[in-house]
Amino acid sequence: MESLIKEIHTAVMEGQSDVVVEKVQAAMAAGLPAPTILNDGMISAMAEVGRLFEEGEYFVPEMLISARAMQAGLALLKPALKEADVKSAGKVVIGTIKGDLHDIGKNLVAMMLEGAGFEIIDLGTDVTPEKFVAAVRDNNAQIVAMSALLTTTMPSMTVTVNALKEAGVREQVKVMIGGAPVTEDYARQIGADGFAADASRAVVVAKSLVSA
Ligand code: B12
Repeated sequence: MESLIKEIHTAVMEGQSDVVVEKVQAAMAAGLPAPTILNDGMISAMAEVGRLFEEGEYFVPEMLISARAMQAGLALLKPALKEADVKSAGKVVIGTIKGDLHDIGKNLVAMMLEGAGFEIIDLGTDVTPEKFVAAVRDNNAQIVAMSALLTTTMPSMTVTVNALKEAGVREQVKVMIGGAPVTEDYARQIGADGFAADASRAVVVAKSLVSA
């Protein structure tokens, strides 16, 4: 039993999706509880990936394939996790800002947040302020996360923050922003609550925002 969890852990770290799928199926068939498979097999592996990334041992491609392998395993676990009633870390509405089509970083952040137990409402790319507002309302989200990769689309983040205020929902959500040209200073300037330079730090920031 324990060796299956270990094998899942290793396969997530190495980004071997097919092995993750096979081992997760085996673990479920062996009757291992879904939260154990998730926490000890997968989330712990992603935490390790995040650590290796921060230490410069792993780079974006490794992190991305690990995240994909984890997604493959998560898809299998999802129905069982609902039954096991695993408490969600919180709901995050995420999207790439209006006018911007870059989504690799946004997807990575979404995957890492999902791996950390957050529920993700992914609005995709080119997301208008109105769409962000509607999604926050409809889903009762705790966090809205915006990504921008172009200096020309960054101002849309300010427009979205203002739209949240105008809609009267600014107080109920934490706003978190990121993307290559985005900085901590910029986040402060536009009245966002959090910024992270990469996906592993995005998890740390999101956790601190929901517990604040
Ligand atoms: C791949 C790419 C594309 C692809 C995008 C494919 C896709 N599906 O995403 C394509 C080819 C479509 C593209 C198009 C364009 N691109 Co482009 N693109 C890039 C490139 C090379 C890599 C971006 C990337 O995916 N990086 C890898 C990911 C993992 O990193 P990341 O996005 O930064 O995300 C990380 C962090 O920023 C953070 N993060 C990201 N989002 C969020 C959100 C939150 C909430 C948090 C907390 C953190 C966070 O975590 C992520 C993971 O660690 C960059 C170069 C660069 N240096 O960024 C140029 C770049 C962004 N592109 C650029 C340009 C100019 C364009 C075009 C305008 C080109 C053109 N003339 O058509 C178009 C614009 C299209 C549009 N409307 O969006 C410029 C932008 C310049 C500027 N200052 O604005 C760049 C910087 C290239 C350059 N040096 O000139 N591009």
